[in-house]
Amino acid sequence: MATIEQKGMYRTFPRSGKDVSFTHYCPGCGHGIINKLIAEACAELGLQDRTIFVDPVGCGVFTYYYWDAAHISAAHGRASAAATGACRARPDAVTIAYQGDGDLGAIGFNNAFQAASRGERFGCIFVNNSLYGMTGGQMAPTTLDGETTTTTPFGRDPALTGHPLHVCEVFSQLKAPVYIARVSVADTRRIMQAKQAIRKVFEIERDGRGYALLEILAPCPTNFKMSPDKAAAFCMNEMEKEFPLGVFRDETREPLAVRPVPRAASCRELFAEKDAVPAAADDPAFPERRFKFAGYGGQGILSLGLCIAEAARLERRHTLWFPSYGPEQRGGSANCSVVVSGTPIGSPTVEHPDVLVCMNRPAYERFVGDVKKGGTVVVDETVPVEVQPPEGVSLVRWPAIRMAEEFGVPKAANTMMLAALKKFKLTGLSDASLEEALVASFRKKPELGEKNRELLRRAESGARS
Ligand SMILES: Cc1ncc(C[n+]2csc(CCOP(=O)(O)OP(=O)(O)O)c2C)c(N)n1
Ligand code: SF4
Repeated sequence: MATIEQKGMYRTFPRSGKDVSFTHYCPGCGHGIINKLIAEACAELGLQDRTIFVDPVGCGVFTYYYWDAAHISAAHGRASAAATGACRARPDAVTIAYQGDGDLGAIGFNNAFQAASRGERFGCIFVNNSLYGMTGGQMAPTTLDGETTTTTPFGRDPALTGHPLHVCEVFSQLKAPVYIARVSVADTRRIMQAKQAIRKVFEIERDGRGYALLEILAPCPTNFKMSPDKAAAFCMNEMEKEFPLGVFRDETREPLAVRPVPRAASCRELFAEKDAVPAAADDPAFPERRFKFAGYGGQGILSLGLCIAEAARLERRHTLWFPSYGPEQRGGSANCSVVVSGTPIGSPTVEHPDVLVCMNRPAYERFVGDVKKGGTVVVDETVPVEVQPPEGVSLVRWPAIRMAEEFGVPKAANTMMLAALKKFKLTGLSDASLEEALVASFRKKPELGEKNRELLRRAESGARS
C-alpha cells in the first residue's frame, strides 16, 4: 500500500512523529491487504461515520492510524469483550472487532466465543496467519501440525501441543451467529472473494442482524521466513488443507422479522425503569467528586458506595459505581469507587479520591496516601492512625462500628459511616437524596429501610466528631 488515496483510509499515517504514507506491515503481509479491503468496504457502503473498529494487540494494532472511523483499542485478546460494550452502548453503530489468531484463538478465546454465543451485534474479522506475528512468530492455537515456529523449532508436535484449533467450525456449534465464513487473501481471486465477504459483514452489522465471524487466512512472510510469493503459496497450499475455505452459515437471506435482533437492555433500563428517574442531566456547575470506600467484605462497604451512587442518580447527576472484590466472600478486602459529576464521566476508576472512607486498617494504609490535596479521609475510630494523611488532607475519625454496636445493630456500621458523610457535607448531595437512597437500598426489606433512616439520624446527632 504505497499510495493511499481511496476513501476509508487516511491519506497519510502520522506514526512516531512522522507523517508517512506507508503502513507498518511487512511486504506481503496479509494484514495489509485485509486493511485495504476493510477500508474500501466501509467507505463504499457509506458506513465510515457509523463504524466503530475495535483494534487488537497484535500486528493489527495500528489500524487506528489507517482506517478513518471511530476506534477502540482493546487489550490483547479482549476485542470481542470491548466490541460487546461498544455495540450495546451504541446499537446504531456498525461495530467491527479485528483480531489475530493468538488474540482470538488463545488468550481471547472465551470472550470471543461467549460474545458469539450471545449473538452480540458486531462483526468479528479474524486474521489467521497460523502464529503470533507481532511477538516474533511463536506457536498459536492455529499453528499447523508440523509447522515450524520459534516455540516449535522442530515442527508442532500434536502429542505435546494438540492439533490446530478450527475457530469457524467450533463457532458453528453455536445457535446465535448469523454468518460464519472462512476466506483467504493468498491470491487475486481469493482477495476478491474476501472483499465480498467483508462487505457482507458490514451489511449484516449495518442491518443489525447479529453476530458475524469472518476468518481470513493470511500470509506472514516474516515469521514463515519465506518470500511473499512463497508465503502466499504456503497459505494457499498448506493452510487451506487444514482450514478449508467456505461459508459455514449464512442466515442473512432470512427476513429480519424471522430472527429478531437480541437487544440488550441498557443500564438505564435495568436500573431506572422501576422508579422512572429520568436520565442524568448535564450541570457543569456541579463539580466532579471521586470517592473510594474500602474495608472488609461483609462490612457493607460496597452497599455504602452504591448508596452514594443511588443518591446521585436520584438527583440526576452522572454517576458510576465500580466494585472491586477480594477472592473471599466474607472477611476479604473489598473496595469500591464512586464518581459523581455534573458532566459525563470518562472513567469509573478512582486513583485519587476526594473522599476516602475506610473501615479497617489495611484499607486505610493502602489508600490514605492517594487522597487528593483538599480531600478528606473518614476512618473508623478503631483503626490505629499510624500513617498520617498527606498534607492538606483532613482526617475524620468516626465511631461507626462502636455506634452500630451501641444501637444494637452491628451490621449497620456502614449506615453510621453514611451519617458522617452526611453530617460533614462530603458528598455534594442533598440530605433528602442520601436518606432516600439509604431507604431504597432496603427495597426488599422495607422495615429495615425506615429503621436505618432512624439510625442514620441518631448517629448524626449523637456522635462526637
Ligand atoms: C495480556 C497480554 N499478553 C500477551 C501479550 C503479548 N502479545 C502481544 S501480541 C501477541 C500475539 C499476537 O499474535 P496474533 O494475535 O496472532 O496477531 P498477529 O500479530 O499474528 O497479527 C502477544 C502474545 C500482550 N500484549 N498482552
Ligand atoms: S510479522 Fe507477519 S503478521 Fe506481522 S506485519 Fe510482518 S508479515 Fe505481517
